[in-house]
Amino acid sequence: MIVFFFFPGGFATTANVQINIMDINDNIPVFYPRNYSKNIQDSTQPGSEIITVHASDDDSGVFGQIQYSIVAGNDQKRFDIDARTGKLYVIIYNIKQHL
Ligand SMILES: [Ca+2]
Repeated sequence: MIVFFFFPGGFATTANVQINIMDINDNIPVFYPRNYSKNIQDSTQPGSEIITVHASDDDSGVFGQIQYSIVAGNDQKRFDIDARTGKLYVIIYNIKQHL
């Protein structure tokens, strides 16, 4: 944009001002799909991948980076999730005994 500067005595000048709009963290991550469902055997081996969840964030840079974690329902530590990839794993052998 062009900005006008006026000085006492009738003098004036202009300056070109470039405005760079920086991205801010104004978008929340969104899971797609919103719900996942998977049946697994009670004999599923530890380390088996169950499912991969996916979320996206429209922000750029660090504000758009996704980190996954299990926030509830895993008190017995039966499952683990890869913070970067969203892969959900079984980590306890014979899940049925731990339910
Ligand atoms: Ca964001």
